[in-house]
Amino acid sequence: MTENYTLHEDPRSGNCYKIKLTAALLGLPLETKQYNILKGETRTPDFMANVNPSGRIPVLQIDDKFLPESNAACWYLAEKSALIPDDRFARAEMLRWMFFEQYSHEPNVATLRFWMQFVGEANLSDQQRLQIMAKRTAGAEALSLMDSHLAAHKWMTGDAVSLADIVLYPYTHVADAGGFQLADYRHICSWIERVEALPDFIAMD
Ligand SMILES: N[C@@H](CCC(=O)N[C@@H](CS)C(=O)NCC(=O)O)C(=O)O
Repeated sequence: MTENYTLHEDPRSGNCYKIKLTAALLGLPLETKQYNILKGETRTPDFMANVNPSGRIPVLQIDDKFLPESNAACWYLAEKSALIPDDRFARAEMLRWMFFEQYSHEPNVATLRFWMQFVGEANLSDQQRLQIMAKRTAGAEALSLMDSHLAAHKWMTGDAVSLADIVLYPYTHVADAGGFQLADYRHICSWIERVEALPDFIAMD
């Protein structure tokens, strides 16, 4: 039986885009329902009761079931596809980079982009302002680690594109918006070109 997919999203979010990119690469139809996170539209009692109790997007709706967490949603869509390696070690390595994305990369690279491009530096709280330097250092460390890995590997895991690449691409390719200098990471720049050359690739809105 065919499932219907609806993505609850804010199109400015890379976490939402990674799910749209996964669906596009796999040729899966995906409806979208849009919210403005800057207006608190995911923090309403209705959204928190019926879509995601944590008040965040993305949420992948599969018929009448709701799945928050972008990487879980990518996994759901890609299960049994070529985006998840068959080899047991390669599959675990793919998860390694997906956890890295959520713990070491996204909280720094994505958060600085969100603060600088969408909130605006002048509107940051004192507490956020105090975190900028630490996030810049940690984000640069994450990008350096990716760059060293990509110096010796075409893709993040194994010898083919996998979800590890798909979940790392969205916030990496717009890292400059958060104050990083992507040109300093030449292996990442070549990898970005490889991701963008994939058949059925779609760009972020
Ligand atoms: N780990 C989550 C992060 C979700 C998240 O932080 N979502 C942000 C946008 S990217 C959000 O909804 N922010 C609005 C809010 O917290 O009110 C995932 O990967 O899906």
